[in-house]
Amino acid sequence: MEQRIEEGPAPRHGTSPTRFRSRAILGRMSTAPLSERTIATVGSGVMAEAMIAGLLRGELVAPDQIVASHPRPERRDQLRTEYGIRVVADNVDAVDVADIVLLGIKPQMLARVGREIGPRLRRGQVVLSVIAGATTAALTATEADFSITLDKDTLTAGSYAITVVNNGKATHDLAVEENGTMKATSDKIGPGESTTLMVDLDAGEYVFYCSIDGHRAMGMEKTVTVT
Ligand SMILES: [Cu+2]
Repeated sequence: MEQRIEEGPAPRHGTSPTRFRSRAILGRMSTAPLSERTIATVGSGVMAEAMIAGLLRGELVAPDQIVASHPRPERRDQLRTEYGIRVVADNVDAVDVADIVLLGIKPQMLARVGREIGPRLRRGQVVLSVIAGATTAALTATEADFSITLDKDTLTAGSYAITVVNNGKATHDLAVEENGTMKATSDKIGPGESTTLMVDLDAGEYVFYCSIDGHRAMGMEKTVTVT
């Protein structure tokens, strides 16, 4: 049996009469694929804003072709005022009117937002991920009384999600210091507990250590070179 998949343009929503279509057709034929599209940004943080600004600056789309969702009213006001785009509080409302969905959420939000918008995605919609830290590398720091062991010897610059595991009998934490400047400190964790520390590491020399009592001097210190 023959099955036909229709990939025609999705129905347009929220069309306003002030579209800049003529400019797109006259001046920028190459932008035609975007000229009829509505783009939703889900999780409209810094990454999404950079893309919104670029799309508008390049006249790839008109402001009313962009719908940004953000839970905070102040952020919505700011985006609307600055870019003249449409804003909504609810991710699903943004996805429902979009031909193209830009995901700009934090990695730890991906599962939740995926469950939320996943069922609402339609055939023909394009979903693009600009998830900040999608390249986040995983690193495990295993702590004991009194040592720190890392599961990688060499680190390259980038975002890290460090899983800190306490295999000792005392309470520990993990501090990350660069040239004497504290970059990040984890929660204090008891025996058998673990926590995650997010940190961006540029190339340089770092010291990973436990900041509790005299633990650093007792051996809970590790020099780390990031290239
Ligand atoms: Cu400690």
